[in-house]
Amino acid sequence: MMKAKLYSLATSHPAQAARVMLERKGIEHEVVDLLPGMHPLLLRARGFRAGTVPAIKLDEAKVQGSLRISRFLERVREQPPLFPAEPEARRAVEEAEAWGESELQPIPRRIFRWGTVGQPELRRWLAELSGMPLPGVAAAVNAPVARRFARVVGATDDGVRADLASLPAMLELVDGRIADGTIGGGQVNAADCQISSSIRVLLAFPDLKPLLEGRPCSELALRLFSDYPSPIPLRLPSVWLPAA
Ligand SMILES: N[C@@H](CCC(=O)N[C@@H](CS)C(=O)NCC(=O)O)C(=O)O
Repeated sequence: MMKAKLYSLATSHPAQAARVMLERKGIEHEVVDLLPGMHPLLLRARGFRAGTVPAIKLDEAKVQGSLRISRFLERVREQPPLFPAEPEARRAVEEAEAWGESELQPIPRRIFRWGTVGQPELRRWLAELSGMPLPGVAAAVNAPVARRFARVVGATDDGVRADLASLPAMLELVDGRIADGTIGGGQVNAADCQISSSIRVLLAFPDLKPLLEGRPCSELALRLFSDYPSPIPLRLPSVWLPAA
């Protein structure tokens, strides 16, 4: 097996999930952080069908999407498993993983993209983190790109307010999956990676720290994603924040 290439963005949480899955599987890999905003183009130039990270190239295979990637890695290397063998436990992990991808994963993305529209210092931070030359200039030039990326995921004031209002119940749900053993067990599974990568981004937003700190889901996320870039210098209006 050749060395895998994981195409990523410095801040992409599903790409972080894919990285931890590769590490768990012991598959040798190189992480290639693409320039945010340019990444859909750069991926297509490399022969990928879609414009999203995570994108993995391994031997002749090109796979995109964190759900497809977990199944692909399970196929190419069985051990250690990302899904339990016992059917009921496997179903629980698959359900939690799917929920994490469709419900939880969009929330930090919408918050982040909302922030990049109105907060130039966040765009500058992202430009610096991504190694862009002249980050101050990049931050100014990228304003229209930020607006476009925000629009496609519904990162509006109303969207983010609704996301924040839904967070306490979402966190309860995640802590419930830890309590019933679906995630957070001894064997890191696909749902651990999917869900915890989103929690890790939420933890990096300073204004959300009081809501998250000390919860089992936060401890798990910090354990699995210890080196996520943080804090993310994004500010949220205090009236939008749910009570801790
Ligand atoms: N649900 C997909 C989403 C992937 C995704 O949207 N990734 C973002 C970065 S976190 C991206 O590359 N977006 C590019 C775009 O929206 O054009 C997955 O889990 O892989």
